[in-house]
Amino acid sequence: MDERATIAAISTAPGRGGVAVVRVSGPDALAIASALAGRAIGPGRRFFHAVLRHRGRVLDDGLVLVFRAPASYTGEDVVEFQTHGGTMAPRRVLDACLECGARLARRGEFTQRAFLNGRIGFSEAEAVIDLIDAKTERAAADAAARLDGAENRANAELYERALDLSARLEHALDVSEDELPSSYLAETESAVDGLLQAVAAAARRLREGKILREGALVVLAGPPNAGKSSLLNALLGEQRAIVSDVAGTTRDSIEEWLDIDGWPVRLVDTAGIREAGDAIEAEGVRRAEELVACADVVVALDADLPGSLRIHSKCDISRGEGLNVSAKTGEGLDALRSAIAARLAEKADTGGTGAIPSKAETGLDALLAAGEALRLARDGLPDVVLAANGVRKAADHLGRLAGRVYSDDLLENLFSRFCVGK
Ligand SMILES: Nc1nc2c(ncn2[C@@H]2O[C@H](COP(=O)(O)OP(=O)(O)OP(=O)(O)O)[C@@H](O)[C@H]2O)c(=O)[nH]1
Ligand SMILES: [Mg+2]
Repeated sequence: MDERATIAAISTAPGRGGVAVVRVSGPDALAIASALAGRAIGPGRRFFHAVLRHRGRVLDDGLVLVFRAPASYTGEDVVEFQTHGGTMAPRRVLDACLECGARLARRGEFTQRAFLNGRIGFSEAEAVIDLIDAKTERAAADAAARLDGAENRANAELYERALDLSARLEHALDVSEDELPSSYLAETESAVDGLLQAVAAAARRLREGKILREGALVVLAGPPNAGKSSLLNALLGEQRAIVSDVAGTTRDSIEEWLDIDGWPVRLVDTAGIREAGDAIEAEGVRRAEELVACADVVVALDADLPGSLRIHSKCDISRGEGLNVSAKTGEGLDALRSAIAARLAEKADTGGTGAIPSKAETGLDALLAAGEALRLARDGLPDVVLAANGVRKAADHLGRLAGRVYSDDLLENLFSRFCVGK
């Protein structure tokens, strides 16, 4: 798409406010600014106050900020008009920019240009979205910390390592076996392994960050009357859910946030899973099953659910299989908290399903795909052809991650998550 066009958009959120920003980026940005401000913009100009006019009409008066290429957000000439706030002032200035030849920017297009011009890497672009989307202080702090480019430098280093390794293997393909030093295979294997470890560690940091940002879904499941609602109340330390000895008390799912050893957890109490008596209960059971399917951790109370954390409830009455817990006396609650935290740490370590998407949608996907390719390379040794293929693939994924190699799919995916004007 017209990558050389000059683009413009209102960068501030709509609504009442003191100031709004209209951002223009591209080769005509300075010309548009001087047309609206009614004066030429000298080389030294960084910002000035001006009455903005178009076709003889006063649009607004405001501040004009000039950022010359390449020292701007996008890497192109950028002008930002600080207009009065509200809806109409920025709208009038934007319309004038469009009439002067700019095109309306697509979602995330300013940041996309910053990425394409090498101003920011993939991780920073993701961090920008995360910062815009952040809903808690902790999430904002996590995103902001990733803006400084450290993650991107680390990704670039992984990419360089993969390229070196790839070159090493391609060389081996070109020469005959006895031209290689006797230590060649052992060294190659340890290099592949080292890179695999580094990729796994990077993936773990990302996953951990994701759980910290989004919280982990922990679901209490099991048959009616097993004591799920009582356990939710005990973990929360308050009488949040209704408890009774009638089987089928909980019909809707009930959720609360809580902190389990530093992990933000969305704890959900569900309807007891059984053949339901009526349509409402059946819907509750369907929702419970859905929650179980997408949970990070399922706590199964006296039930066999694959992959779950099995506990035996009401251990003040009887002992049973799994971790023995009593909501009544509090026995086993600390052990349960630790077990949930351990599961989450393990999840950050190894990931969930391990399913590898066909195209890299996020930085984590790219790392997982690179890890998978490196594993194939390592298992392929001593076959150098297999190893070379695996490492080449890994280098490709890491190149995407580092922003050195990119595809249209990836750009589309990443930048469509932005808002217009960013
Ligand atoms: N002695 C004892 N009784 C418990 C304990 N936990 C729950 N109960 C009792 O077991 C009954 C069922 O508890 P609930 O927490 O409502 O069970 P539930 O799994 O939420 O049941 P549904 O919502 O119907 O699926 C209530 O009478 C509780 O008082 C426990 O740790 N010890
Ligand atoms: Mg209940």
